[in-house]
Amino acid sequence: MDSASLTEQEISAAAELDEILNGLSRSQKSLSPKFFYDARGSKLFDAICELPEYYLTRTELSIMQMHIDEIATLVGPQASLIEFGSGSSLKTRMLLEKLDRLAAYVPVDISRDHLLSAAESLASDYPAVEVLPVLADFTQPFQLPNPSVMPLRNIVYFPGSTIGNFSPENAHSLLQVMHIEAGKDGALLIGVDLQKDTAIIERAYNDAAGVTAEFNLNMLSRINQEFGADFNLNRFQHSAIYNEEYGRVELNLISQCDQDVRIGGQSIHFDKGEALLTEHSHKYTLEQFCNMADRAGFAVHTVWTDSEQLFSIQYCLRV
Ligand code: AVJ
Repeated sequence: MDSASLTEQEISAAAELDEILNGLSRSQKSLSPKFFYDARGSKLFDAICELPEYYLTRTELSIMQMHIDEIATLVGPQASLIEFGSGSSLKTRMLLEKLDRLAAYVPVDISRDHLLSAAESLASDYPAVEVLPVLADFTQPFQLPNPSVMPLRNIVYFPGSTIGNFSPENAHSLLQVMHIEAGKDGALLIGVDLQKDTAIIERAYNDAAGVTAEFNLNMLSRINQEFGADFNLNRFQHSAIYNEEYGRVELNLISQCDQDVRIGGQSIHFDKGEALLTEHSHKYTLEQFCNMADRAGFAVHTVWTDSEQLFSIQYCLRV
């Protein structure tokens, strides 16, 4: 088949298969956490957010509820809210409701379907806000749209401790992109999960109902469906361990036996006990995050946390 006859979708599917094969060919096998989020994976993640052990979502929302008026005061009137990723989440809705005369809401996402459905639902629920979705990979600088009302400043919004999925090095680069997009007088509002007792963290990623295990294993069934692999889900086991030295949760799927998996015309061998890395979820101390923000040109202005210091929302000024 010549490349002229391939659709854009087929090209990106081929690039993703390449990425998957690459990850499976290394001595430390790994798959990107972005492969978690097919339709079923997104549903399972929503279910994770409701789990009693998963403190992140609930705690972030309660911090927002406590301090939304102060956040609105800091942001001021007529800002443009630029969300890295597109959420139709309660937190985003709270901002759309409470921020003073928003010039625009700009969700930025690489998944067209996800982006457009979130943008449509928010545009219809908040008719006073101009919603301007941007289809882009937000790890690279992108062009901002021009709202019909001139924004007084840009507020980059990155909730959910999604920053935790990036290695410290990549998190730093992402903050640099945010610095560019925030522009003059801009600011960053970001949710950051905090380092804490190992037992609390490990419970959040090893829930009693087994939803996180299902979420983790779902990556294999997605790759079976979309990329024609033949992973046997019964032969892999969920593992989530907090690595205190690196301050990160390591999600793996552990091969339960010696086995070979076929994908993209290749055969991938797994030893019994071998780990397939699916996600890192980094946790920061307030000091570590402050230093990282500082190196990317942001000064942490206000930090809000819960009474147990589980989670933080940080308001950072572009310097
Ligand atoms: C969406 C990256 C914030 O790291 O806690 C939840 C993803 N993985 N349970 C996290 C996740 C397993 C989540 N983030």
